[in-house]
Amino acid sequence: MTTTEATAAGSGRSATEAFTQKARTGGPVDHARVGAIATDALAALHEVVRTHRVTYEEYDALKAWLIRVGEDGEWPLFLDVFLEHEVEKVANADRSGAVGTIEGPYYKPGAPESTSEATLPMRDDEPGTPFLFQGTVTDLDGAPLDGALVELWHADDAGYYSQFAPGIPEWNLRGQIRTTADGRFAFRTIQPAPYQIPTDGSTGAFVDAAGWHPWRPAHLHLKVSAPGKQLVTTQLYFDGGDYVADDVAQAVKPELVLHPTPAASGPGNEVTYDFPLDPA
Ligand code: MBD
Ligand code: FE
Repeated sequence: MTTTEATAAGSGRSATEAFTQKARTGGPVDHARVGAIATDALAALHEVVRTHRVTYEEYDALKAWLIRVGEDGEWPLFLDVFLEHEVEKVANADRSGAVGTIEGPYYKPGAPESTSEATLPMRDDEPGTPFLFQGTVTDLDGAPLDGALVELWHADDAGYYSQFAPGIPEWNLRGQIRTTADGRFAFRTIQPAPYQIPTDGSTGAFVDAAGWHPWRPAHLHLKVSAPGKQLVTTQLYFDGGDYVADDVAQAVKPELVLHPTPAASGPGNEVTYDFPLDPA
């Protein structure tokens, strides 16, 4: 396998397979709603054509590119980078506890589970700065939650996700912790690197053609849930890190920026971040 396949054709296509297994679709069609959304979505595109006097050459380039995104298997990647942030804001508008953001294309359920404390699965020589990530899951009044589940997944020091880039052990840098009565969790891991959209696929071609940069800031992905509470899907970023102020996926919020400090014992950094969960 070439390096080219390892990025776009690898990660993009794997994200399509993961999506097909979890898609929240089905149920009866609400024709009035679909008609209203489709009318407005098409009207927005028609307006762009008029405003920019889009040519037949550009129209054909769009068709060719759309065909290629499907062939690459990059629709989950493209949509999660450029559209999910607005869907997420609408979905989470009424929350008052822990702040959410987009899930992205690289979640896998069923990571190895521990109670209270875990070292994420990692290779013997896993590169990266050691990182202790800990906190408490509570209700909105700050009372600790027993039996809450904290799922954590993130890229490695080169920006690759296990199960989406080849050659990485299955559950590398993915794990989940079940809290006990004190609501506490502690993960030992390494700090992830910024993530670059594969430059050799159709999403990368789109970013390049637009003259933008293809980077997301280094981030931790989390899903936190507990009986009787709303699950929150979120990400956490590192203060001062590259692209925190300029995320291509527009998924950074001020509440989600961590301020780690040097670890009190041992090498690397540590940070405490709590998750107050809204009632279900
Ligand atoms: C990622 O790692 C990610 O989190 C998102 C949202 C999109 C692409 C890659
Ligand atoms: Fe990510």
